[in-house]
Amino acid sequence: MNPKIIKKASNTLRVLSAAMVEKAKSGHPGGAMGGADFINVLFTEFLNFDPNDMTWENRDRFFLDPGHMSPMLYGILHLFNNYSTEDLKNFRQWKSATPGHPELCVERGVENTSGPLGQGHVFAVGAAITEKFLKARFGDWMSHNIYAFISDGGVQEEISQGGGRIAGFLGLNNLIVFYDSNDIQLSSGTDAVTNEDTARKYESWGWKVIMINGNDQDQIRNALNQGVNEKERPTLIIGKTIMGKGAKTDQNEIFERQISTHGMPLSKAGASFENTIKNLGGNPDDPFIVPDSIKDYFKEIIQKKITEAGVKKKEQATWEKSNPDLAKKLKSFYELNIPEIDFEKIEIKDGIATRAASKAVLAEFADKIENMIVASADLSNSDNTDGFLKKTTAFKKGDFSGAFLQVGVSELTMGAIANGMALHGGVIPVCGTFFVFSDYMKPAARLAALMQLPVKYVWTHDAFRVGEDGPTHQPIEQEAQIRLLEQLKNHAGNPSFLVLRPADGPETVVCWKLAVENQNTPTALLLSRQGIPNLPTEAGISRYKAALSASKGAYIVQDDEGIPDIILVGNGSEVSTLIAGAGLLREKKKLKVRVVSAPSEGLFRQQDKTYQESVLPVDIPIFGLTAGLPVTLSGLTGPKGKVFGLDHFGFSAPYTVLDEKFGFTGENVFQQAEQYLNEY
Ligand SMILES: Cc1ncc(C[n+]2csc(CCOP(=O)(O)OP(=O)(O)O)c2C)c(N)n1
Repeated sequence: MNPKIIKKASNTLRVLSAAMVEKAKSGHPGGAMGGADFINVLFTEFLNFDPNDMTWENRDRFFLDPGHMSPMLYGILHLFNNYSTEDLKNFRQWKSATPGHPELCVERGVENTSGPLGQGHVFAVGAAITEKFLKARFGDWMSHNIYAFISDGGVQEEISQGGGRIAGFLGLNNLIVFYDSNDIQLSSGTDAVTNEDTARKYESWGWKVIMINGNDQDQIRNALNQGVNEKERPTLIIGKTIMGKGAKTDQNEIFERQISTHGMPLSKAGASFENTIKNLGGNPDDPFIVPDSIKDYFKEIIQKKITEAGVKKKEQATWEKSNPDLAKKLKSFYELNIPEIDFEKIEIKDGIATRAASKAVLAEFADKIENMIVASADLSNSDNTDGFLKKTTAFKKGDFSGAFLQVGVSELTMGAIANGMALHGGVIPVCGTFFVFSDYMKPAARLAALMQLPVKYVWTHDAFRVGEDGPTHQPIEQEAQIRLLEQLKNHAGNPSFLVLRPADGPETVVCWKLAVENQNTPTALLLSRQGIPNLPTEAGISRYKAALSASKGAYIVQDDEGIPDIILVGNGSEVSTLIAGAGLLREKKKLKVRVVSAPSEGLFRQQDKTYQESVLPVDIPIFGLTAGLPVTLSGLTGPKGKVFGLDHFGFSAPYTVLDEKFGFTGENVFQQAEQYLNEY
């Protein structure tokens, strides 16, 4: 080990970071320049990965939390040949490989999308749980560590409370987090907003905390060694670092620890770019040039990593030979294969709540899907994820043989942990809470959508029919909000989210089938608290078979012969209310009525035009009923349609009273539809 070359490598990272931001004329050089020493020592001396095979499943994982420090990450990955000089020069440009904040790209070494501070390091908690879960099933040979990098912003974000508590509680000794503590944030010093004793906070959660000079390679190495050898606790390394380390002014004076270098090119921040580059040993005329000595150093490191990964891969091959069945299972875990499940055989009593139907499905999954991990934010007996829990055990420190995570009351943490599980790979994360609290999870759900992670959300108590708990617990606008993600395309060009609100027990089973089959985006199930009668079917067809058409997003549940006079559309329990209204329209008005269940408009819009037109023709009056905001259904009813929904918060009362007061009855459907037809 040559301390001089290691120092030079850190300075090269600083030069590259400053140069990328300078060329892009935007970005964040200061933090990256401060964190460079840690990143350098971590990637060269500790992080186990195969530079020739970045997606190797047993690699250590590195999760960056402050995405604004991306130049530091691109810089180190450039030295490992994962990004070209051109890539660095195109930092923040259209369709470049180096977006302003890193976007998931495991092939190049970016393990997570980061930017919204706080989430990145909690992804690491999810990944660390997953490593323990897999090791409990396949053995210690697959051990690997999960590293994360956080900054003042990530520590201040509330989500760090949940991640820190859970990691300490579960004794995640495979988790090593570096806190880049440079005392400076975007608009002020940290002393303007906090006087907490962060070390004691983490210690109280059960972490091992090590305080170091975060720009001193020996101290970094020593702390990382302690973290790797820790047997009981997660490790937090608090590294005091220097913002903008190495920056100089026109007069060649030191320009470090300046708030201005947080978020703008050095030349705009008051430093001299040229003098800084010179000071750090770079070439101001072409700062993207990497010195030959550093290139040679990295050649050696790359070779070493390939050799070390090769040894581990050999160990794996030996294990696979002596454990062929387990090896097959492990492969299938990573492929996220779903075993054969006879969904139709799952016993669903007539008239149960859709959350109860989900409970029965989850009980089946507990028996069949061995790599499913279900979590709940202290609501398992209400969101009915306890159907799964009853057949397994919750994770405990030292015992990851079960498959349930009791997250406690921390929904955003749960969402980020689920993302981390999916990012790690090998498991299928599911998380449950009340639908109204999806608001607390939205930032994590959004990143799941952006990263195309197949996380499943069980969001129960899906409407004002929560009843007596009142408006704080009654979702109204939430369905419209989450369905916006069905309209938003991911970078693969597909709807970024699948939202399913099933209309009865059998349709819930079908929706769960769709959810586990969907590996390309997150899926949410919106489920009722109250019982719902099973929808009618044509003679001789089981309700399950009929509900299989839910895979088209919307389908005809009930239809009269000939062209309908009116189509009634809705989802969830409103469909059975529409069935009641349809009966009255036939009886009192002799109308031909069609009733459509539309569990997912997003899915429906992916069907061919002929199918869409066959279910909801444009030239027939369409009436929608929703327990949410009317806009929830307006896409389906079209410009000439009418939606009856709620445009106000709910109230505390028994839900049957609310149904009457708010007009969610067959009788009111009849009246509203009649009035609509008169005005049509
Ligand atoms: C959730 C969230 N809120 C706000 C921001 C905007 N933001 C980016 S960096 C930053 C300050 C972070 O300071 P620190 O973490 O100390 O980074 P450093 O200044 O050391 O680079 C803020 C507020 C963000 N990215 N994410």
